Amino acid sequence: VRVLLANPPAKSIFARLGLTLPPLGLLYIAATLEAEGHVVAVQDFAVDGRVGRFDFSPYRVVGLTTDTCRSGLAYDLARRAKEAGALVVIGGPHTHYCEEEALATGHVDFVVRGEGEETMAELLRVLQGGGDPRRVAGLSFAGGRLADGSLEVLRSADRPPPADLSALPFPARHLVRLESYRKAQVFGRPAATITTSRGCPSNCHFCAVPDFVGRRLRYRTLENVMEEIDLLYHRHGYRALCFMDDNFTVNPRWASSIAREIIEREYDLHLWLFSRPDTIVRNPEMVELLARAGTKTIFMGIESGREETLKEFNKRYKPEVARQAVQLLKNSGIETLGAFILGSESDDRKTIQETVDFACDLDTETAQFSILTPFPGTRLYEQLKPNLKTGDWSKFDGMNLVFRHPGFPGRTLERWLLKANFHFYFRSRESVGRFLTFLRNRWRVNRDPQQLT
Ligand code: B12
Ligand code: SF4
Repeated sequence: VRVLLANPPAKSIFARLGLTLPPLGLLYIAATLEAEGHVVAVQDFAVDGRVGRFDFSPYRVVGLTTDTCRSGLAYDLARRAKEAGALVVIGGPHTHYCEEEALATGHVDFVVRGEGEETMAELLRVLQGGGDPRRVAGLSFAGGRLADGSLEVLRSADRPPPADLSALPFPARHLVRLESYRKAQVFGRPAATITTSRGCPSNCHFCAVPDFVGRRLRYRTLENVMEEIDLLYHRHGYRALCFMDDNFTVNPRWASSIAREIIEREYDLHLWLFSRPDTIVRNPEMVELLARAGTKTIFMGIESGREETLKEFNKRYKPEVARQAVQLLKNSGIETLGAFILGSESDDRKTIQETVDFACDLDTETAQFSILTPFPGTRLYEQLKPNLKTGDWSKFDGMNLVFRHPGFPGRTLERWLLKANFHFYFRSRESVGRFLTFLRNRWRVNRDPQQLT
């Protein structure tokens, strides 16, 4: 079957800074389908946004991915694909929860729930063999109209997520132009993305991962991970890697074993990863190994400088732990990208100022401030659903306040977001210097692309 997998245009702050990364989920599905003999193309509209000129007609099946803030863009692609005569399938963290919305557009034939490698492969097998696709586990599709006029959603059986991640073929990176992503760098080096595990045992109330991906951690084998790293290093020539695992350090033995392998192979790599302050503080030996393996930046969900807010988010550590973690990383020569959330239910102007001051005081090298956003599938969403002030999903991007907050009428919180960034990045001569270096590096990358194959 001739299949197109497409990623809608990106609209996050990362994308505006040019930091687009290959759509790993689609590349995993593409690899699985190629292994079954299908002819697969991947179109990433996040790097080539010319949606209007794209011709969907050569493809029998079009698969789309989407998160919440890009769902409108994904449905627009679905409409175009449907008009061109394709069978349209959609997946990802948004439609997993909002399947009725996707099907009600009339442009989507199937919603794939959860992780889609096996479901998509079986769906194509059945389509090819002339069977009934509605029997394929993991799918939702439209039934008739119900008495109240709403759409009946029919679901096949649930499909458990892939238990053996090492059995999945490596992401089909050859289907995208890797040079298009060269602005995503770790300390001046274009970076490849990779995942070594799926899931997260924590249960932060604003995060979709515990429900969508699951709280049980699933790992690839170390051999399988190193085989992919070898490939990225030797064949593609990458000298930087971003680990996209939801929480790479949650199992310190796992993170340490990967670091040890990289050290033993004497790879010259710059590494970037997601972590939490508590796992950093509890595991100084792991931090040392990560540093020796080349870790340059750790994205750490610090969220807030207030104990009460951390409790509200179910973070299970105190602000002091974040301070210790940042210090430990500094001592090991690792930079911290601190992520902070503004607008918890107990926040007011004073407490926001406290969080911004806390961020400045921690002196993380970079900070990302976002506005608390209730994504479907999260505990926070269930809590705030009656208080949502917009149904426009494109505003669910961490830059807009989408629920009624007693402390922040109108667009006051959006103004605080700007102030927080200004305050943080212009807090000292050194921080302004860092910001300028970042801009200069981007310019240099544009002028002097490193060839990746
Ligand atoms: C890495 C990552 C990023 C990277 C993206 C890099 C990239 N292009 O790969 C960066 C840092 C840039 C990023 C940014 C943001 N992210 Co993010 N990110 C993640 C993270 C940690 C991992 C994603 C990943 O690579 N997973 C591994 C791959 C293999 O899985 P996958 O993509 O989910 O795909 C599988 C299934 O979803 C399904 N599937 C997906 N698409 C399709 C399509 C078809 C046809 C089929 C059949 C199946 C299918 O099958 C795939 C294979 O199993 C997830 C957490 C998570 N685990 O989901 C959050 C997550 C996706 N991000 C989230 C958010 C909120 C954001 C931001 C809004 C944050 C912000 N404040 O700016 C931005 C928005 C980006 C944008 N839309 O422009 C939320 C999304 C919630 C939602 N409902 O939308 C998540 C779930 C985390 C959370 N807090 O809950 N993010
Ligand atoms: S925010 Fe991070 S630590 Fe918390 S549940 Fe999500 S992935 Fe896990």
